[in-house]
Amino acid sequence: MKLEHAIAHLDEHGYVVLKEALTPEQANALRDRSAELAAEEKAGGEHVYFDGQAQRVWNLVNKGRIYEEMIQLPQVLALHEHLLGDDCILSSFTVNLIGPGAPAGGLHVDFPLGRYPQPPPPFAFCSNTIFVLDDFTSENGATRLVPGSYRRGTPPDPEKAYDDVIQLDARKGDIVIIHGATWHSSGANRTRQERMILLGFFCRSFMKPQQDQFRLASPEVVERATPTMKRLLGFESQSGLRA
Ligand SMILES: O=C(O)CCC(=O)C(=O)O
Repeated sequence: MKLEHAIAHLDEHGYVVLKEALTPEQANALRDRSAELAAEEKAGGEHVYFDGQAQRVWNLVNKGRIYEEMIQLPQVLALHEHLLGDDCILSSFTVNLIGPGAPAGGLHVDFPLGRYPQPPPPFAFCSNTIFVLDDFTSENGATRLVPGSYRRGTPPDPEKAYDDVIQLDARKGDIVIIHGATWHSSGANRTRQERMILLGFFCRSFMKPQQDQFRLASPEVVERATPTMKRLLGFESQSGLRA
């Protein structure tokens, strides 16, 4: 999809699906490495939720070179920069694994908008990237969202049922960009297979990221970081910390 068309869709609906944004090799490599990490960390009981039916793997920047490459994809960055400014930074980079039996998540807006004083600002504070690593179906926990909801100016009521919720139609290798104030959540997984995505979450450079990338990045990651990666890790948004 041409950048201008992607921007127009994102601005109108609060999300856009970039079809086949990953090559099959990239999607397979991301899925394999992410499954390996999830299995290793699950054995230690880490970051599971929904009674063990779902799991996060945090801080992917330190967990394989492929993640360093994939978080800098120019097509993806261009869309986040459109929403957040061309100095935007990485807020967190995680695996979200929705396992068999997991219920739907509650509709929400992304950190920190859920706790932000009302009314929200007229511009985006944060935005998310979904790297789709399993074909989405209506049964396997495909992400749900309310198109255009970022313009409503309030977070959703988690207790309420909304009739304009859709489930994303996306395939392994697609990438979805979501405005941070678009109401969304994971769907229920009624299958016997896991549904895996990565979430590459970005925020404005003046904000505190969800995870402190600047402090967490390993010396090896920092050593080989491109100028773009250094900016994403926060090297340009804080002064004098490593001077
Ligand atoms: O896993 C998903 O489909 C959505 C995850 C989500 O809503 C979030 O991390 O904010």
